[in-house]
Amino acid sequence: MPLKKLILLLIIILTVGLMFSGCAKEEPPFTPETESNPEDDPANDDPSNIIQMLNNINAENESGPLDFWWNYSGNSNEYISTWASNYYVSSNHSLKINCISSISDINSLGFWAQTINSNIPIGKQLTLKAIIKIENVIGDGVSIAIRGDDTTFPSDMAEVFSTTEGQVNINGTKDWTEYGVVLDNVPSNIKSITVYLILLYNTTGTAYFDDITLTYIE
Ligand SMILES: [Ca+2]
Repeated sequence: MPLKKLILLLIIILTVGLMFSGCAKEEPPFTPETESNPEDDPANDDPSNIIQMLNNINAENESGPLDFWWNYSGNSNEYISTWASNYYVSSNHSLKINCISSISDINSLGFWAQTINSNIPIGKQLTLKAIIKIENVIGDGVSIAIRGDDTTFPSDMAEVFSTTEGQVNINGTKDWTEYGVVLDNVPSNIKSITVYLILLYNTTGTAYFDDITLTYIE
């Protein structure tokens, strides 16, 4: 091939290459990271068998107080729980807990919770999942937990309890990530199940929770 033709061919190849590499790449849709084992995920089973127990799972419904969710703000209101609209996974809200006290002042914890006391799935394995975003969380951190009581609302000691605390570190600053915890077997005396989204003892910073589900397989 004559040199001129070869140079021309090279220029064409380079130009076409540049045209394609210059194209804007489309951003993939938002997918939260997950820290649960996909093989353990009930969502991988037939979805028609999966029963979801919670109400207002995307934290979008509010009629005065936030529908179905209640909160605890610590012994001295050091935890501030709000219905947040600045960050969310499902539009346009999430559940926020914030604590700015100095750590020496904090001798309690703060949480969002929801209690279910009808159609308790005796003998089933429950899976609680939440997508969590944290900012400057310092201390024991964040946890999610499931408790079962032999009363229709949580009272005294839980009959059964399962938590991410001590199993999964949720602290620091991290964008939306899915966390999960399993309660293996609901005993026959259980009359209520309560889920908790917690900013733990001795913890400052901010946590946001969204798309919270409690499921079992029928
Ligand atoms: Ca939401």
